[in-house]
Amino acid sequence: MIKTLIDISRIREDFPILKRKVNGNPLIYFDNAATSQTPKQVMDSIVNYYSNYNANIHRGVHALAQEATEAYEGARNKIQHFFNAAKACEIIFTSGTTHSINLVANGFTTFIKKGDEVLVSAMEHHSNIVPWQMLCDRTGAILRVIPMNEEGVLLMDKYQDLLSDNTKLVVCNHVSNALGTINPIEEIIPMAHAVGAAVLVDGAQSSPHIKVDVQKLDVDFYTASAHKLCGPTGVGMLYGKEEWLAKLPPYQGGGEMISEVTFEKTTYADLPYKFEAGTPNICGGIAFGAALDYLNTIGLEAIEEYEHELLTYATDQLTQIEGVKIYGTSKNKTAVISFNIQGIHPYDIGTLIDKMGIAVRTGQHCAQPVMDYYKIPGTIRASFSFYNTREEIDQFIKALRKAKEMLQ
Ligand code: 7TS
Repeated sequence: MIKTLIDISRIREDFPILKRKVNGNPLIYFDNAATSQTPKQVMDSIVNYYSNYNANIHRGVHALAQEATEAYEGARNKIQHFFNAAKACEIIFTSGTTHSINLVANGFTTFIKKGDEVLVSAMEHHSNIVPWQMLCDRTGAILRVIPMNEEGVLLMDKYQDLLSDNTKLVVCNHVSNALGTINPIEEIIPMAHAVGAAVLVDGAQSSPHIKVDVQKLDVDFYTASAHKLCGPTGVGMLYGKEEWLAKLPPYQGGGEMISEVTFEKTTYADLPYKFEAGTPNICGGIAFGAALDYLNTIGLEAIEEYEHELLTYATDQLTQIEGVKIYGTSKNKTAVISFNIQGIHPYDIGTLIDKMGIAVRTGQHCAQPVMDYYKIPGTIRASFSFYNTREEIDQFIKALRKAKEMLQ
């Protein structure tokens, strides 16, 4: 039995989209790792912004500009507290995790030289691989891969062996989007620090499901995307320790990020504005704050516990279907199940169950090296959120059995 601290049927009322039908069937949304759905509290914050105080920020003396500035900076404070950063200036608004990682990778061009090494885990999303390859191309540094095993667990002894005085950076996701593995970042971080390397943790998949304390972790950089946290697309954040952000050069030049500009020389604004050139996604930032307020009313600990129950239930049910193989079987997982059914292409399953109203993702999940490791073209990925139910999982299992019968 799922015992839960949260009232799911009340929570589902907050998400209008969960009432819609797809192909004549009630929507069952199991593609939460791609993007989460949006509660009406967050939509209300967007309507409220455009209805009442739409204005550009940080530059107007008029009332609307001041209200918008206050709300935007208020959202920054909410993000700071959500991740327990020491200071608000350590939170940079970005367009999402991809932007956050590129910001750091570009800045590190200054600190990295030929022969230095960047360690990256074997289970990264492309957005935590390609920017580091580009950095290595620019600087002559070397990208090295921390390997994993069949279960989708990083080999910590191999990681230890890779660490050396040449290691300048270690980059790793907290949770793998393709496998659901929760990586032991509380061990990975101090091991990197012991050789003087900085650590960037991609928190795109962990921030919606696990309580994160950046100070306790002592992580140098941490990223998140609002759209995976019940917020809107096009906005996210980079946490960076003040000492790192202070020395990291800006990523983009323009308005808002300067202190003084002459044709001879420009001086940059203080943190966090040095990294926030141009008019930002003001409404998105405010809605990001509203999304965190919403998650706080439920509580990340309760979310984590409930989603774990869903994961256990779904895994049990799924393994009873003959021919199912699950990729990512670590003991420490979030509610992501990547799997295949023997002899059937994942795309065919995805297409058929969509006809039954069920949304899952199929393919490589922007993690081609993970698929290459298992020598498969892709997987079917079901990823759950706190608004999903055990009944939806039952429907999903029924749909899979039906699709399997039709395709075999
Ligand atoms: N890192 C991880 C671990 C991710 O899962 C994603 C998006 C990103 C980075 C990029 O985030 P963005 O907000 O900048 O796009 N992952 C997925 C996914 O699994 N399916 O669609 C997007």
